This record gives sequence, structure tokens and C-alpha cells, in this order.
Amino acid sequence: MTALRVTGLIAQEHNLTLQEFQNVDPTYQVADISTLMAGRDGQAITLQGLLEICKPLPEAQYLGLHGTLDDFHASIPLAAVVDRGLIQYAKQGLALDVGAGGPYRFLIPDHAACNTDDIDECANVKFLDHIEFTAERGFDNRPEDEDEHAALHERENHTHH
Ligand SMILES: Nc1nc2c(c(=O)[nH]1)N[C@H]1C(S)=C(S)[C@@H](COP(=O)(O)O)O[C@H]1N2
Ligand SMILES: [Mo]
Repeated sequence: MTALRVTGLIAQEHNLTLQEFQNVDPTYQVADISTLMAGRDGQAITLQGLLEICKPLPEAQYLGLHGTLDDFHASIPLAAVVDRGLIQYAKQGLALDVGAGGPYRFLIPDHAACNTDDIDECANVKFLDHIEFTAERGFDNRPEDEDEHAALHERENHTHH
């Protein structure tokens, strides 16, 4: 079972397993993601829940979202997503498989359209296996314009669908 590695400016590093996600306090559970994001489904914890577990240091200002499988990364200001970010860990109660963007996925309700803002749809990082808290903006290879974006989706269609 793949764990989510959480590192950086936090009290203690973590390797969160599916079971640990399932056992997170109900306060931080989202049993049905579609209630927050139309058209999506599955189970998540809120970013608030992750912060409660990992206790970031005051210097932690950015969230590094790493998808190792396809080498996709985003680094976004923590403050901008602190009250709405989600970490999806399951679909229909089962571990998220790669076809569904697993093992974990970052999701942002009310994100901006691709390439229009820091907090855009592109930051809904799939294949998420590592979250890193940093003081400064970290590595980010989200597409920067429409051409890059189109090329990325073209690649996606060949490799993962
Ligand atoms: N690991 C990874 N996550 C990713 C991407 C990617 O190529 N790799 N594409 C991003 C982009 S550009 C968008 S717009 C959304 C698309 O999410 P969807 O396939 O669920 O619609 O996923 C984002 N997350
Ligand atoms: Mo995107």
C-alpha cells in the first residue's frame, strides 16, 4: 500500500498510509467529494486535517505537490489553499488506483482555469506521493501557456488513458 510522504518544515516527517487517512478525525473527512466539486467523486481529507497531523512550522509558506510517476510538480502558496485544499485518498472506499490519479490526489475546489492563476486546475496534482512544506516557492513544472498545456494533455492521453 503506497504511503504519502510528507516532509519539509513540519514538526515531524510522516508516511501516511491509506489506513491512516481513513482514521483521520471525522472533522477533517470529506465522505463525498462531489459535494464540494461537482463531477468528482471519492473520499478525501481536508488540508486542515493534514496540517493538524503534520503541524507545519510558521516558516512553512509553500506547499510542494509532487507526482513522481510522471514527474509533475506544483508549488503553491499554503495560505491560498489552507481553507479549501483536499487530499483525495480513496474512491468508493478503495485506494485510488493510478487510473484515477492515485495513490493520492490534491484537489482544490473553486480553482481557477488552467494557466490563469497560481491556484489553477493544473495544481490538482495526480499521482501525488509526496507533499513538502517549504519557506520559498519550490520546483513547479505546471504548463506555463496554452501550447505547453495542450502538449501535456496530449502526452497524458497517450500514457494514462
Ligand atoms: N501528475 C499529474 N497531475 C496533473 C497533471 C499531470 O499531467 N500530471 N495535469 C494537470 C492538469 S494541467 C490539469 S488541467 C488537471 C486535469 O485533471 P483531470 O484529468 O482530472 O481533468 O490535472 C492536473 N494534474
Ligand atoms: Mo491544466
